[in-house]
Amino acid sequence: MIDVHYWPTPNGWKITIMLEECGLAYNVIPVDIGGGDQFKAEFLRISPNNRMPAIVDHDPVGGGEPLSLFESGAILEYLADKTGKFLPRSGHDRYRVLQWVHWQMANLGPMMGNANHFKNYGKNIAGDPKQLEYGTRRFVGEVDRLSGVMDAQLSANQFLAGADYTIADIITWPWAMAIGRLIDESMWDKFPHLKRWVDEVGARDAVEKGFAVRRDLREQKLTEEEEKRRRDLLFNQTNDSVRKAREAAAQAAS
Ligand SMILES: N[C@@H](CCC(=O)N[C@@H](CS)C(=O)NCC(=O)O)C(=O)O
Repeated sequence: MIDVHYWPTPNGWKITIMLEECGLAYNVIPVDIGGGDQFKAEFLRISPNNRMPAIVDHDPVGGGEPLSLFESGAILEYLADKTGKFLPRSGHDRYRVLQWVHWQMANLGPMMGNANHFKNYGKNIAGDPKQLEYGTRRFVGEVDRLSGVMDAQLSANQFLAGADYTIADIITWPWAMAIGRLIDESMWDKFPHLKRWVDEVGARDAVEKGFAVRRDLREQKLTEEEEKRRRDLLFNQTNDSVRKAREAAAQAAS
């Protein structure tokens, strides 16, 4: 059995989609990132970067102690190797897939996260809207550029890494499908090949199932004050945030 430490966000969906695609049994453990679960001592032991997703495989490849992993790219690579699915075991094709996996982790995810921050969340945080202009232009511009990179690749290939559906598609879809909502739905007109792929991947049974996992958790109704507390927790993190959480946990344990 695999425990998935999860919240329904693009990085969380990558893992539930992969588990559904592979037909692996899993147990969802919610990590309420607005409520501060990512700072709990037991979670930091699994995911020292205080971010979800993370997994614990109680029946790991090669046997032995349960294996815990954080970082969605590493988790997908592990699950692919465990099942022999969606990532060739060796050869050129393996690296063709992994280059797109790393591309998503280092480019599309962070740039979309920052674009969303400056364009949407920032409004409630920055006192002066002018402070948001440069960041919005820079990161929305990057998302536009990256959409063009995917569109060009998908104009010549059915899937991101070539002819086969792989972890490159699984890791990228949960972010790519939200680009229209982030920038403007009319942007799809500029990227028809990307749109074709988003629709095709989104129609897969396992993708629909993985995307629906614990959707109810997104539907919490929060008061203005709770919203503010969540924003403060998520968008004001420094080294102190983690240090204080570690100290509190050590004190509670002593
Ligand atoms: N590179 C990480 C990113 C994970 C990440 O940023 N997770 C967010 C939710 S999508 C999170 O846990 N945020 C909690 C926080 O900001 O404190 C991965 O791909 O696993």
